[in-house]
Formats: sequence, C-alpha cells, structure tokens
Amino acid sequence: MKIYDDKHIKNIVLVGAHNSGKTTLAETMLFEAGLISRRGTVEGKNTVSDYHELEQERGASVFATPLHTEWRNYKINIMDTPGLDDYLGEILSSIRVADTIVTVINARNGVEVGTEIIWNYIDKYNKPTLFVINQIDHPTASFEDSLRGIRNLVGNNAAQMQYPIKVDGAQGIIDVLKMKMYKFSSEGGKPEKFPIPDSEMERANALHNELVEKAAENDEELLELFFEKGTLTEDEMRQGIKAGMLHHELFPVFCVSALQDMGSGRLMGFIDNVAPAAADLKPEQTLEGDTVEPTPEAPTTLFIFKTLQQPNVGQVTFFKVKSGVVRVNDKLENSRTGESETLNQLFIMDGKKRIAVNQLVVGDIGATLKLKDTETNDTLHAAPKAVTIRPIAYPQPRTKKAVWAVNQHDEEKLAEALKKIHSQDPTVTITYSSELKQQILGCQGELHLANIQWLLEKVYGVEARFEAPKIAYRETINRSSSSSYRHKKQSGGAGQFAEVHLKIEPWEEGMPEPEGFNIRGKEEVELPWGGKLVFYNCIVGGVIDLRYLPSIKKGILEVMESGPLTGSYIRDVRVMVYDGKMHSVDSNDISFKIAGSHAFKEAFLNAAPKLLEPIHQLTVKVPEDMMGGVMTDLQSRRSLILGMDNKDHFQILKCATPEAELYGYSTSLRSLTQGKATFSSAFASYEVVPDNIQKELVKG
Ligand SMILES: Nc1nc2c(ncn2[C@@H]2O[C@H](COP(=O)(O)OP(=O)(O)O)[C@@H](O)[C@H]2O)c(=O)[nH]1
Ligand SMILES: [Mg+2]
Repeated sequence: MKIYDDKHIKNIVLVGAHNSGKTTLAETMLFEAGLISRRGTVEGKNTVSDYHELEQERGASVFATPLHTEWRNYKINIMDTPGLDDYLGEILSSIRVADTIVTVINARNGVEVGTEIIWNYIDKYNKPTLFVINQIDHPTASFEDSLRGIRNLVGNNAAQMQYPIKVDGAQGIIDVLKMKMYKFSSEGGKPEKFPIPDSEMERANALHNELVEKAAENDEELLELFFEKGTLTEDEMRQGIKAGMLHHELFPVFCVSALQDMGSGRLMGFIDNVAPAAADLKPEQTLEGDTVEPTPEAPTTLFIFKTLQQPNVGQVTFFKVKSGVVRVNDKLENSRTGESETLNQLFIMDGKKRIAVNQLVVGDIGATLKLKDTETNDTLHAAPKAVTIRPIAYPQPRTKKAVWAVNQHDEEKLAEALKKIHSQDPTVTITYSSELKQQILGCQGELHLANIQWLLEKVYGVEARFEAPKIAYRETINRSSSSSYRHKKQSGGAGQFAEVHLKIEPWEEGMPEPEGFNIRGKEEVELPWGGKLVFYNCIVGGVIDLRYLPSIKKGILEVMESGPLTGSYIRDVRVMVYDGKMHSVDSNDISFKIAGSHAFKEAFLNAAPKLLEPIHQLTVKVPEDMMGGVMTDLQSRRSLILGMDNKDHFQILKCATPEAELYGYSTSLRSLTQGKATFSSAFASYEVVPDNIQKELVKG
C-alpha cells in the first residue's frame, strides 16, 4: 500500500436519511476506484459496508463503517453511516473525524426529517459539506424538489454544480463547472462526454455564471480577478469553491444515481480536486489548552472515535491521526488513564477486511487491535505532556428501560456485556438506581434497543429482559399534624425508654419560622433525592437531653427514605420536636430513634399525605397537517400544553407531561406521523399526582 501524505488524504462521511442510498453510493465509489470488481447491493446483502450480521438481518446500516479508496494520487477514506436517528452516536463519531461531509438526499423524497436532524448537527460543527441528490434514475425522482429542500437548509449558499436531463431516452447530467454533458449507458461503463447542446445552453450558462460569482465571493483575489475578466478559469473556480466550503459558506450540490453508477466518478473527481484535505484543516485545541499541529513533524496524537467488538477478533479500536506519524510498535500514552499502550498492529479497515500497514500519517484514519484499556473519546499521545482531544458530545438517552438477566446467575455476565456495549457505543448508558432498585439502560429509541438486545444474545450470549422503569414518585404532606410516641421495653436487665412529641408541616423555600414554639436550634437537611427536611429543636426545660436529638432525626430520615404511601422518598417537610420524656437509666440512642420514627410516621399519615410525580418538558416538532392527532395523543397522556410556535411547515409544541405517561412515546409519535415528527424531553419538576391516580397507586 502506497503511503499518502497529509495533502493527499481526504476523509469524507456519507450522511443522510435512511434509504437515501449512502451504502449503495459507498459501494459504487469503491467500484469506481477499482477497489472491488463487482458491486454488491443492499438487497443482495453483499455490500462491503453493511457486512455485519445485524445489518444484513435489518437490511440497513446499523454501524458506521470506515472504508477507503485510492483515486488518482489521493486516498479517500469513506465513512458510511446509518440514517436513522436511533443511531445518532455512530453518525456523530463519523462526522467528528471527517474533513468533508457528504449529505445524501433521496430524490424520491427530497429533504426528509432524518436529513434535517442530521443537518442540525452538521451546522453546529461548521465542517465543509456538499450535497448529493441521489436516485435521479428513479421514475418518481424530483431533482428540483430536492434542490428546493436543500435551499431551505442552506439558503443562497447552495451552489448547483449539475442538473440531470434525459438525452435520447438515456440519463444525462449537465455539469456547469466543467460545462460538459455526460451521457450514461444503461449497460454501465464510463459515460460519454459531449459539449452542452444548444437547447440547454441558456440554462447551463446562467448556472455557470452563478457558480462563478459564488466561487469569487469567498476570496479577495478571485473577486478582483472576476471584476477584471468578468469570469474565472476552472482552476480559479475550484480554489474559490474550496475556500467557500472551508468557511461553511458554500455547499456544492451534485446529482447521481448510486445504483446505476451515474455521476459517481465525477463526484469523486471533485472530492479529489476540490474538497479540503487533512492539511487544510485548522490546528485543534486540546482540553489542556494547547494546540495540536496537524503536521507530520509534530509528536504523534491519535483520537479514538470508535471501538467495535468483533467475534474472534476482540476489540477493534478506530482512530484518526491528529498529528505526527504512527508506526507499528509505537508506544503511546492514554491521557485518561496515564497508562502506556503498544500498537502492535496497524490496519486500514474496509468493512470486515483488514489491511495491515506499517504506518499512518496525520489526517489518516486507521485501526488497531488488543489495546489494554482504551475507549471511544480517548486520546493516545507521544508528547511528554498530556494531550486530550476534545471529546465527541453524544446525545442524552431518549428511552430508558429497566434491565435484568433472564437467568439470575447471568447477572454478572449481563453487567460485563452492557459495559462493553457502552464502551463501543456511548449513547448506551447503564446506571443503577438505588431508589428504584433497578438497573436502568438508556438508549436512543426502540430500534436501538432491539439492536442492543440482539448484541446481548448473539455476541455476548446472555438473554436480557427489558421493562418500563419504575417511576420515582415522591411523598409529601398537605397540612400540619402533631403526634407523640412512647417507646418502652422492659426485658430482664436494662430496658429501653424514649418519648417524643413532634409537629410536622409542609415546607417551602422562604416560609416564615413556625409559630408558638421556643426554637432552640434549626437544621436544614438537603435530601439527596431533592427537597428538604427542616428539623427544629423546640425542647423546653431539658425534658429530652440534647444528645438524643440526632437519633430522633435519624429515625425520621429512615422513614423519609421509604414513605408510608408507596415506599418512595419523602421531601419538603419541617419537624418541630417540642416535648418528650427520658429515663436516667433506660434511655439510649436506639430508643429515641425508634420513638422519633414512629411519631413521624403517625403524624405524616395524618397530614393529608400526597404523591408527587416527575414531570418532563417535551418539545415536539410536527408537520402542521399532523398536529391534530399528536395533540389528542398528548392530551390523553395528561399533558399540559405550554405553547406553540410556527416554523416553516412545522409546529413546535411545548408541553409538560408526567413521566408515567411517556412510556413508548417515541414509538407512538413515529406511527402517528410516519416518522415525520421529532421530540426531545427533559425532566422539569415534581407535581402532585391527581387524586384518582394516587388512589390506584397507593392501593397497589
Ligand atoms: N433507483 C435507485 N435506487 C437506489 C439508488 N441508490 C440506492 N437505491 C436503493 O435504495 C435502497 C436503500 O439504499 P441504501 O444504500 O441501503 O441506503 P442507505 O440507508 O442510505 O444506506 C436500496 O434498495 C437501494 O437499492 C439509486 O441511485 N437509484
Ligand atoms: Mg446504509
């Protein structure tokens, strides 16, 4: 394998909605570059990219797959990503290491919700981006609709490079940068090149001039040249387009048929000649505040953007070389662990195929095996001082499930497997809730969950059961109440004696001090589960010794950890201990703890106790004409509508919905809107559970 320098390495990522044709385009690019002699198809389950058994079972990409091509002195690394937003983690990892983002649009559907979701991320990253309108061969394709959709995203910054036409019944493409017409044969093979026919000259010229102006806008020198000559050469245009892409102010638009291999060679030529290379990118700031210079001379820095567990192979660690050169047997330090890792083998990966190499230079993407303790988002470095590349920010989980091993003796195996799945895919989170006494798995949606289950069974050999997690209710009181309790036990030798009188009241921030008491002391306890216990010492005349007060408080806190209604945490109560009795011999800490807890429990049950439930704020983006169904569904989920906003053809709806009603919402919203709506949710507050529901819950 030839060694490429940083000026001749380009990393692209194919992103776009599910089924837009990314995997097919990747296959065609490999074929065009001569890396494969036959093109596989997604239906035939024989593409290089969708090689994983899980992907073949699903008939679609699930993982991001790094591929590479060599094309006219350039090495182009291609990351093929899945299109569904359940797999956002895979998409974000790939975008992070790409120099150019290729957004694939399905000309049959135009810009889809999936495209928009990904676009929102691309826009944040500010990376050079081009659009490819695919499937132009399809009878229902509309290039114009797709172009309009792209303009909705990037406005006037879309730079049309091509448009499709029919030439004597065959597919053609007019290229307005090169000012040529390509005609494709249905048998495949290289296209024939023609001058632009007279009938298309006016349109092609207008678009060419538009492109010249757009190219000139991004470079002072070019702008002057343009004013002088009234036009630019092809090379000058390339220079201007590249500058515009680097500023994120120009977005070239191409058209292709990936399936029939039309236009893909031209697209690759453009990527070779114009798309920015690794050497064009800016130096990166590290978390330590230093700069990583993207040059071959700098000390080696590798950023781990992905790891994958492969049967019979173990963990494959994918990295991008951020500076320097990495060679076989290099020892590098992991800045998170401080431990040294030896890179015994270096590879270029093409789907499941590994090609061993001796070295990789800055800008390139590669993989290694058998690292000791290196995870996604880690940095490996040769520099004496720690270097940590800014980590990829993964989205928060959108779905949560309680998870158990079906066979109890598999619990440990399950925990190990989930840990490995998380280290491969950080959008899968695992936490143990000591409150709910459940292991909680967080992920991006139902499909994501189905894949996690598949991996657990097929790769890790452990069967897991998933259920809706319990709801973390809280208990509190509505009014004040007093009670007293005497604990007395006489058994043989020393007895137990304690008597406690107390009053409890609902507590809220800023309320005045309780009246009618002689307040001697006050302690505000911040409860670990939210809210407060405010504990007052109002003992008069030393009827209870001061040293017993902590025991009384302990007894109360014990009840607060498992409330009398449903066993949930109690919050926002104040307690005034104002009277009691002790015994010079029989009183002790234990006795006061017991008396305190009983007195509190009794007072609590008489203080109109109520349940609180977690409420989430939801933001739902719905196409206008689907608003009715979505609203009805939300109302049946006890939602309080907080507001609505118009944006393009969408309504942005904000509402407050109880967590208990959110179970399965993503599936329900998808089926109500054919996947055209999106939503996000975040915990907002605890609110009182309606009486009828509280009755049900307390009964259970
Ligand atoms: N007619 C036509 N179909 C295509 C084209 N590209 C992809 N497809 C089909 O669209 C479906 C989805 O393709 P795939 O590459 O898996 O899309 P991905 O989800 O973006 O990776 C498959 O059935 C492909 O055969 C194209 O250019 N023309
Ligand atoms: Mg795919």
